[in-house]
Amino acid sequence: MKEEILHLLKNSGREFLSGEDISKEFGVTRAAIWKYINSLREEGYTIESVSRKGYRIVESPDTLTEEEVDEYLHTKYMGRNIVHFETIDSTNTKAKELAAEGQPGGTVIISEEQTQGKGRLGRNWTSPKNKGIWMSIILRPDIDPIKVCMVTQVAAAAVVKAIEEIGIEGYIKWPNDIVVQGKKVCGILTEMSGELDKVNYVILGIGINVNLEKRNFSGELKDIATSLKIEKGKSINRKDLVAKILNNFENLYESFVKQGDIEKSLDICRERSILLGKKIQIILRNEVIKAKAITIDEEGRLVVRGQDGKEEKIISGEVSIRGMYGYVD
Ligand code: BT5
Repeated sequence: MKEEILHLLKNSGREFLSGEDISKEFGVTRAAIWKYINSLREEGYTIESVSRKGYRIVESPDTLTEEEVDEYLHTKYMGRNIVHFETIDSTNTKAKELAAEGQPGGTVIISEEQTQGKGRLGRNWTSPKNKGIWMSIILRPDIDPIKVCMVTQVAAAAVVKAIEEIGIEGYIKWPNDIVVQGKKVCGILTEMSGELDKVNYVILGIGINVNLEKRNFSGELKDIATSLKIEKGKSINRKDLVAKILNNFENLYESFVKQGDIEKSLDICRERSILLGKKIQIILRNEVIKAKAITIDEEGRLVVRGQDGKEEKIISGEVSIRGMYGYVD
């Protein structure tokens, strides 16, 4: 009921909506409506109430609920169902639970804060309250499980495009980092449940440092991480950015899973790669390889040329570049 009243108020924009009209619409008493209005106020909505005129929303809170993100979305299904939390351990963990219960593809789980945000290989992801976009998308692609790692490339391309639309130039550090001015602003964690020849579901976790301040980064993050706000010098509208990512992602993802066209995404990944043409170090199964990054092939693999001149195709790994993230040799 509260969501429906909110929806009605949002639709009426600057116009007042009378308590009587709302109570007629939903068949509840005006006292009940008053209670719902107060509850919305507690959630951060500034709602003006004027006698004989009614109610109108003056300001909405900076939260990433479905109601707030919806007005910026142009998608068919991506993000049309948003499950929102104030706090949670990890949106990827929650998304897995919900996917196992049968939530449809395109469902997005967003939390204002994560207490145990996850990176790859058991690493942590710092996710302070109300400052970033910490979200996971449930996907149910009908593709060969081998191709699932390409979803990370599709997401990286979508994030780079979205932040470009708000005037920030980002680069992709294959396979899963987005970098601005040489520092990490976004990480992507793709997880899958499936069998050898069938994908049950994919969880695409995206973490973006949007409005974090320098003091939000501690320890090693002080040197390697940044936020869009720090780089742009002003706060960024998180709702708009979530929607821009989902809008771009749906488009690129549909091309990939429906038309088998991954090139659209890979072109962006190549164009915006921070690795290509550079001398890099790759840590693969505890081994350090020095090589030159040549290209990203049609399957999203990084093609490198080792010191012995041999080319190798890499599916995933830890890559560092001279002068970036601590590789100086
Ligand atoms: C990643 O792992 O970059 C994937 C991060 C995915 C986070 C999202 S948030 C929503 C969803 N729910 C989750 O629980 N996770 C996903 P990796 O490449 O392993 O990088 C992890 C490393 O990045 C850490 O070891 C730190 O060095 C660094 N790091 C941690 N928090 C960071 C932050 N907020 N910004 C930049 N770097 C960070």
